[in-house]
Amino acid sequence: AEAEDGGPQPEKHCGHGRGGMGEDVKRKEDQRFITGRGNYVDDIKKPDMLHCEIVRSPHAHARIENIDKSRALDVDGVVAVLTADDLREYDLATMPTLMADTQDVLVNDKVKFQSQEVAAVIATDRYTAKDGAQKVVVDYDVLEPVVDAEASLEDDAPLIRDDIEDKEDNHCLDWETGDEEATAEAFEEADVTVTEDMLYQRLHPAPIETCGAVGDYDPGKDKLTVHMTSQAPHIHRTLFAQVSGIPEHKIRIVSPDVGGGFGNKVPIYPGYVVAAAASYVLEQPVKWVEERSENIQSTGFARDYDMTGELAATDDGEILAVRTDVLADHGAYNAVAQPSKFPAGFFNIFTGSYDIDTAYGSLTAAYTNTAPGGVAYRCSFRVTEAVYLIERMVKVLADELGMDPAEIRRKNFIQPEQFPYESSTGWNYDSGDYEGALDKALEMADYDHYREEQQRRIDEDADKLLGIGISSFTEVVGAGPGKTCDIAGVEMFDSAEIRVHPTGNATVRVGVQTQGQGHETTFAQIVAEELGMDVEDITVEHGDTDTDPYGLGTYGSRSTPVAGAAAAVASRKVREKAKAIAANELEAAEEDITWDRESGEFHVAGAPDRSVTITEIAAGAYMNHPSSEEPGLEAVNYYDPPEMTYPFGSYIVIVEVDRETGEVEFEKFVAVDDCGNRINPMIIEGQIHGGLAQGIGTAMLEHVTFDDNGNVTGGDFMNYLLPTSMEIPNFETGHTVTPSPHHPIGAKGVGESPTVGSPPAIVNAVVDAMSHAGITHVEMPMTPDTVWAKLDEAGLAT
Ligand code: MCN
Ligand code: CUN
Repeated sequence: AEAEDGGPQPEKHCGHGRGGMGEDVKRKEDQRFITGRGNYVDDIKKPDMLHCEIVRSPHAHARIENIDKSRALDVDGVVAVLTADDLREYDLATMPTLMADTQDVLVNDKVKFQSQEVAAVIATDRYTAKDGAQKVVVDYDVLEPVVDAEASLEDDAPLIRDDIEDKEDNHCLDWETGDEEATAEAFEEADVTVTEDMLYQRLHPAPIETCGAVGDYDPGKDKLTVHMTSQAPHIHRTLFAQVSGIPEHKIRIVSPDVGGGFGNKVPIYPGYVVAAAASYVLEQPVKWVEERSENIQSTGFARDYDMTGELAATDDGEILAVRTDVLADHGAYNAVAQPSKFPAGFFNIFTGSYDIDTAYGSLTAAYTNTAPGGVAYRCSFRVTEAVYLIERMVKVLADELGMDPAEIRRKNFIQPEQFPYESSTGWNYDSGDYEGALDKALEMADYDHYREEQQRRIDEDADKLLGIGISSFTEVVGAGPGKTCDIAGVEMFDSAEIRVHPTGNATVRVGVQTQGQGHETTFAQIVAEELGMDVEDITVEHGDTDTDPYGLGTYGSRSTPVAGAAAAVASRKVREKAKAIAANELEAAEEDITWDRESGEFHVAGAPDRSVTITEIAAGAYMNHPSSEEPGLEAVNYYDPPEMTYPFGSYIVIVEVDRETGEVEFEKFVAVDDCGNRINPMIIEGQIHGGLAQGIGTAMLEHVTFDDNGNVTGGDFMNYLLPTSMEIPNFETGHTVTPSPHHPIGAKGVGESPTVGSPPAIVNAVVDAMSHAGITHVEMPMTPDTVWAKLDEAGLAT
């Protein structure tokens, strides 16, 4: 049943042929992308535009003794060379990070990580800027670096943050959650306990488009426009205003087409500030665009959580308690991008999909001589790490007890009737049916058959072992509510504005910003569904702070849960007004007008033939508006979600492990997701495919590494390996639908689920191939030599 004002709809309400909810509408934006008509930051060209190249430190830890600009300034075409001293005049030598730390825009005194920004050369073209950058002479007094979190916390470690008053060590922060005492008790009383150390290695989001900006100050209007690769233009504008002192209404941030974000474009980077400041000072547009290695080496990294997991359970597999201790590497500044009250992100959802009475987590974060960052990369604010921890530990426990990993999950799942469910770490799960998703995945994977096949290979001493890995993850996405979640003090709501034009089409503007997720299509589908319009008649705009309503941006899979809700509520406001206009057009009383979702028409109750379409109503709103109403047909909604949404899924990965080479091949890869009511199944499937590929990269290939001198050894695509079509198997996707009870259209987010859920399934599969020989864990990335070493340890290598 469906409420008159919409309410969660069952899945069969499918688009009505107008491109509404549930239809595989082809992505509107693809027309311009596949014909080369996209407009990315680097496509922007302005008259008299200058180019900026950043001089970066070759050392990870060094005091700057002198910077000689003179030879660079001699280069024909170099217009200016900026250092921290120049920026200080404008109070821009430092900038706040999203966690209220203070980061140098250009190094003030001491370099704290390799490739940190030291100076900026502005020139008439990019090549000249680069020539100039090579002629900036910097004298460094090289200091001993520390690039390992554990080593950085030792007493004799070199002090990194001597810019912080009274700071004597590299300790960044402590955090804890849950009940330490009760958890300790549960561990003492349990029949069985298991423990495992695991590193969630440092990763890089690696969007195809690197970061960049075009600062464009207009002295005539006294207005600073910054075109930049931003996942959150509005909050970036507010921070720009706060830092620069330029009034917010004199700043316009435009985030044009964005070539992938994956979290990389949430923080503010020195390059943005330099391009904007240089343009302001020189009164000419200034472009800065990173190269690939600059992007990998200096912008926000992901993960780097060194975790110990522990589970306490009964003999028959009931999980009684979970405990974890984490050492987190935060790099040289505390610049993680997450709601300010959550120093460890949403990591405290580490009880996962299971009804566990007691839990305790503790974390220590350290500064190291590495680039700052620590949250980005399809992570749902560290849910990646939490899911990895619990899903790995459940497998470890199953092996310890000799239980089937599917069975032990089933035994511990939170049951459908327990929702809304409050976890022992204080999270309010809105809805879920974990067993339903697991059952479907088991069936799709032909689980029993592969278990038999696995045993057969063991019995026959086969060359290739079979491993079956499961992950039954729960996500939490869609921050706010504003009272608990904020970015730099601004509450995490979101917004949508709808303007229906006289000829019956509409412009929708939203406070979130697509980076490839297809918002121009799916937001139009929401409005099409709620107003009975055709999806083709709706244009979605975003990414311009001058025209779009204020919103907190796209990350944490929050666009659908928050801005999607705003779009639905704004549509319903338009629909309410449309009823008054319909009454006028049909010469009936307003209370007699009903809206029919199926036909999208408004009609007089009991007289379906007396009806008007939204197009006719739009005309009425401007050409024949009722005296009781203002002319026009538009609405805006700022939506503060009552709660987050909890999508979930079950992934089953079947691998073959070659006993001779340690190579892992995917035999089957099944992903069942539940993101509540689905707006566009085809786009969801695209999100899942992309995210699973990134999960494979995480599990098998990706790692940002450093040598002892602090050099980034995994800082380019020769050494930081991304999965290609060669490494990606055929994915078999499935879904279940458990609508969010509090979301206006029952939808949950999905953008990060596959990357959050898949790494533990893949590692569990590889471990499963060797668990009969006592192997309990394999560290990521599971390169052939890592796997072979484990085979060797277990006596399985041939
Ligand atoms: N969707 C849907 N029905 C649902 C849920 C979602 O049709 N029930 C659709 C949405 O309408 C949207 C897409 O799926 O078009 C993703 O929606 P959502 O889960 O709300 O996530 P966001 O739009 O907020 O995207 C953010 C998420 C994050 S945080 C990262 S990181 C990531 C990801 O999306 N970065 C991406 N997917 C990406 N995909 C691409 N191509 N590029 C990125 O940079
Ligand atoms: Cu964590 S990466 Mo996405 O939230 O932009």
